[in-house]
Amino acid sequence: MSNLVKSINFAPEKLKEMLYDMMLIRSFEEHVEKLYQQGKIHGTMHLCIGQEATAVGVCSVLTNDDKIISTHRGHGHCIAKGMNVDRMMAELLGKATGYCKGKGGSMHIADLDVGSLGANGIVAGGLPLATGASLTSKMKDLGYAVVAFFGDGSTNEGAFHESLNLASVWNLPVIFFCENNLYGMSGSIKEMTNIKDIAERSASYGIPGEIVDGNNLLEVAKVTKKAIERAKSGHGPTLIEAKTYRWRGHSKSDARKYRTREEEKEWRKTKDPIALFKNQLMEDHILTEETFKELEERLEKEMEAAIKFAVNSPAPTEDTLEIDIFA
Ligand SMILES: Cc1ncc(C[n+]2csc(CCOP(=O)(O)OP(=O)(O)O)c2C)c(N)n1
Ligand SMILES: [Mg+2]
Repeated sequence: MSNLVKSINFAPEKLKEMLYDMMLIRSFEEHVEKLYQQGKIHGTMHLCIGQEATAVGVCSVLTNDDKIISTHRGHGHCIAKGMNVDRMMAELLGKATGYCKGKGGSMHIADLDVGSLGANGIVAGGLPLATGASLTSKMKDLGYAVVAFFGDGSTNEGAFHESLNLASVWNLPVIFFCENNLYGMSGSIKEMTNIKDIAERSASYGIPGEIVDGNNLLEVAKVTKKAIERAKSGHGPTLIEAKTYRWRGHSKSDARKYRTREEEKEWRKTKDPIALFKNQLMEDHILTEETFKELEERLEKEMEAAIKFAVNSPAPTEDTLEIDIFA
């Protein structure tokens, strides 16, 4: 058994479920991409295909009481935190059975029951919210930690710096988890930031900064576990920078002129988080071709049921137009 698998000490069943969760995220997004092309989903969406290991790795070490705050690229975070793909699909299709009764859509999905405090269309908007949620945990002695997911693009926003500073001086149980996928829309991180690693910024706030291979599921789990333990034992926040890559364009209208097809091919070929973890489990005799096939069959059924549920669900009725709206 590889040292990494040994050191994380997860049961084989849990490891297989983690692989399944990454497969579910990818399949969910491949399906919503198709539904979008068929005109069944409106607006836009941001796909996290290629980044599945960050969402699943982080959430694998959280309890149901721990919270996450997601981003505009949030489907993976929601699924990894335990949200159900039926109601997520319904939300994306604008149906009354969706998590936000069809009124939120891709960028505003939340489910407080599983500790998913919501996706957020405002770049860096989740960091102050996560800081606030962690302040609640501390003041009321509730024992939960909060993870704020955000992209590299968020780290040049004021809200990033204010949140890290406040969380540090107040010693809050929050983890700042940066998914550095090298681009914020068409802007390369190299043009936007004059330091090599975003994790370096932790030094300005007197907190630990960790760099992790964001496509290595168990490395992500390990580094997050350490940060969670630190947060829950009263030692305050950690900044984690996960190096990763989004396979698709920024949103649904992106010709990807700011990067090369070779670069994309290289990430797909050598750093596919699902293929890497599948191979790792095979090598460690935790997974066989047969059990993998079972996961694929289960996946197909789960996605088929989700689409059926969403397509057959009713749209919200006109009389609900002003309900659950705060402005
Ligand atoms: C405050 C704010 N500024 C600009 C935008 C437009 N915008 C949406 S996503 C995005 C890029 C975000 O990049 P990053 O944080 O790296 O996340 P990624 O899309 O790479 O996951 C921008 C500029 C926005 N939604 N909010
Ligand atoms: Mg980015």
